[in-house]
Amino acid sequence: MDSDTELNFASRRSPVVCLHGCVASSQPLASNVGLDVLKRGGNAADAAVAIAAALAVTEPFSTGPGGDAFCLFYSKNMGEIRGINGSGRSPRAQTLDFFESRGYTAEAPPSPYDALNITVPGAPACWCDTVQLFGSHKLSLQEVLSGAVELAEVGFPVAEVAAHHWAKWVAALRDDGKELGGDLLIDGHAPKSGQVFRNPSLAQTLREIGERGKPAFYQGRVAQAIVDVINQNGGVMTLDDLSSHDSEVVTPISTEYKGVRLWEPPPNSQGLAALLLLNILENFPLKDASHNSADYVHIHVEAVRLALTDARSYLGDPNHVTVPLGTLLDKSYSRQRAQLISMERAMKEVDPGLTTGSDTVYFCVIDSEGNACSFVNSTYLGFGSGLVPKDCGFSLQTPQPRHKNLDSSPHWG
Ligand SMILES: *[C@@H]1O[C@H](CO)[C@@H](O)[C@H](O)[C@H]1NC(C)=O
Ligand SMILES: *[C@@H]1O[C@H](CO)[C@@H](O)[C@H](O)[C@H]1NC(C)=O
Ligand SMILES: CC(=O)N[C@H]1CO[C@H](CO)[C@@H](O)[C@@H]1O
Repeated sequence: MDSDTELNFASRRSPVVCLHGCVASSQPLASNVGLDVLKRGGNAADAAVAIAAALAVTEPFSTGPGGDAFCLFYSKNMGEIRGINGSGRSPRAQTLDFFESRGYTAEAPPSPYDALNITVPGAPACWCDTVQLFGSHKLSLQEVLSGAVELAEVGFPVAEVAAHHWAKWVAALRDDGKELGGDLLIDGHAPKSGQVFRNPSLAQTLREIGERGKPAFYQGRVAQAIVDVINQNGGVMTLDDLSSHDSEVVTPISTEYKGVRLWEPPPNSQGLAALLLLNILENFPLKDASHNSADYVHIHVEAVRLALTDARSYLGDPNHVTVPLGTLLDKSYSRQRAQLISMERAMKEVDPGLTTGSDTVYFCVIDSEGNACSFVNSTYLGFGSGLVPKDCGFSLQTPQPRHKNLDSSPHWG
């Protein structure tokens, strides 16, 4: 075939390339909400928050105000990238003594769905701070969230992939004592593809956040509903845990991959995993292995196993553990790790490299001024804990566990 007419592209959908701003998310209705914000004069940060809220409506099993968020923002004007750490802590009362008094040990911790595994949701504060710190200030928070409010109020046809995940995680909403889980179902069932789902409680929660900002979530009726549902299910979160939460501005970490610099939020985010992965991949002539060939897939699978094993072994809260970032991101370290990959066979087991000791949603926006906003927001396991605070319209997250080996991974979210 004449190489000029051959379609040398593996997907059936062409990438969207545009001149005056661009939005990429997992859900067209949510992307549309982001585009609207750009058209109304908002910048990339404003649009990202609009999308985060819209995805909370259309994909509540992956993300929502009950989860955490991390944001990176590139300001064209200042030429720099700053981040917001929108993750929350576990309740203050959950000390080691407390866990022991309940009969838990490091070997036998609470189950992923236990109310004790719910941390303070950081996403709503991250949304407010993203608009405040990085936004255009041409739109109010209320205007930024209005598209999501409308989707929740009027309803939307559930997309095929969303319907699949909704049904897959539906048990989390139906367990004993989770009678409020029905707020995220239709007559006790996950909505089917194409079925219109309304979430008036979430519309109300988002409206209140738009009007009053952080206090609408971290104080008052929403905070009370969160504390109530957690405590009714054996948890110990207090109003004080919620009202004392705030996000933090963070300096991103980065690595260079074949001349391109990739930025990620620092630990406790999992962004490090992507940097470790690229550092390992850099050691292989990927261009010589044709796309999706056995060698190509093998190298990627093995590199991901190595990167995630290190991420899971060393990532933690920098306030409590030392993450050996310098060593891990050193190119000579990844060269060593890359040598563990054999082209003959898959690794039997993957050990961490140092001796020291459904899915998440991701989306990004670039606006016409050249600002860019990158956003991760998730409830970790599908629907997180499955606990739904009364009249709030969202479920509460579980935090990311630190697993020793990859096989026990429930679901990256
Ligand atoms: C991010 O926030 C969490 C929870 O508030 C905190 O424990 C952690 O230390 C913060 N990390 C950074 C790098 O600021
Ligand atoms: C649940 O919480 C315990 C104690 O904080 C922790 O050890 C365990 O890894 C958590 N499990 C999950 C799945 O997050
Ligand atoms: C992630 C999240 O689950 N709440 C999450 C928001 O996204 C980050 C990155 O995946 C997670 O680390 C947080 O746990």
